[in-house]
Amino acid sequence: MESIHYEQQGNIAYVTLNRPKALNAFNYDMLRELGEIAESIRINPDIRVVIFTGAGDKSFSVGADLKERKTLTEQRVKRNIYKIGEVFSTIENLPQPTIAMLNGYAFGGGTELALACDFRIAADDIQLGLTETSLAIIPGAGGTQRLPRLIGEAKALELILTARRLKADEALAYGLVTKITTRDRLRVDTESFAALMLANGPIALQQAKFAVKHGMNVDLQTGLAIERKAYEMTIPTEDRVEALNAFSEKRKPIFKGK
Ligand code: CO8
Repeated sequence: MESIHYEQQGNIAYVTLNRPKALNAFNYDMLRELGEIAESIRINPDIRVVIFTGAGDKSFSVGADLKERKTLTEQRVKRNIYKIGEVFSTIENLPQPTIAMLNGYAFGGGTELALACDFRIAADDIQLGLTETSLAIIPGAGGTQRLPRLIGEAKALELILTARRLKADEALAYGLVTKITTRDRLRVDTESFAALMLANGPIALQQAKFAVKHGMNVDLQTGLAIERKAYEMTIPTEDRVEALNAFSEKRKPIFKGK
């Protein structure tokens, strides 16, 4: 893989968008590689948390590769939009918790990738935003749908229709990012946040995420039924028994994801 750098450390997968000269803009090959990596993460039982970030210190991703875009036929543009939508949906639906570690600019598709993740942790000197309407297009990688679900309709419409570029602290105030920290502490703070989840039952993490994600857009009774079924998946697990034993033995549980 060239456009994506992949690394696994312990139970964390690091997926780094790796076109720093193009500020990690998405061209078709990068999207294809990102999709393949997401598919492999989905079925890897050793991965319990996934962190997405950008190579270099300037950019997470500046979205669609506008240089490539200029050379594409309308049909190819459609292919790219279809591909990015498919890949970001695969990422959104990863069973493991996902964190966008925002190390620099995140514009257009870059912000949309962050929105497909469960959490966004940003260095306090970055900028982000859905800039597409300034380019006479619209957010086409989930932004018009995921942003209003995250921060509410009026605030999302404001950001999309003005194409405003937000500083990290403004993005925090809008609810667009989960947390901000200094650039020096970005990695360590992101890993500390990941560690809070890594301490918990891996199957429980996945089932809780499944229940929240699938319950969000259905009526309450259907959502509660989804929750019940997701809970039932945890009942026959070794980890549930281990947690009960550890509690009575006054020690920390050791979870195996089984
Ligand atoms: N695509 C390709 N190259 C880019 C992009 C981009 N999106 N953004 C910047 N670059 C390139 C520049 O052209 C430049 O290259 P070169 O040195 O060869 O001229 C290099 O990166 C550095 O950029 P700048 O010189 O402009 O650096 P600055 O620090 O002055 O500015 C900015 C950096 C602020 C990021 C500025 O370049 C900028 O505003 N870029 C545009 C960002 C943007 O609006 N992105 C949204 C794109 S639209 C989108 O993402 C739609 C997604 C939906 C579908 C996607 C399907 C694939």
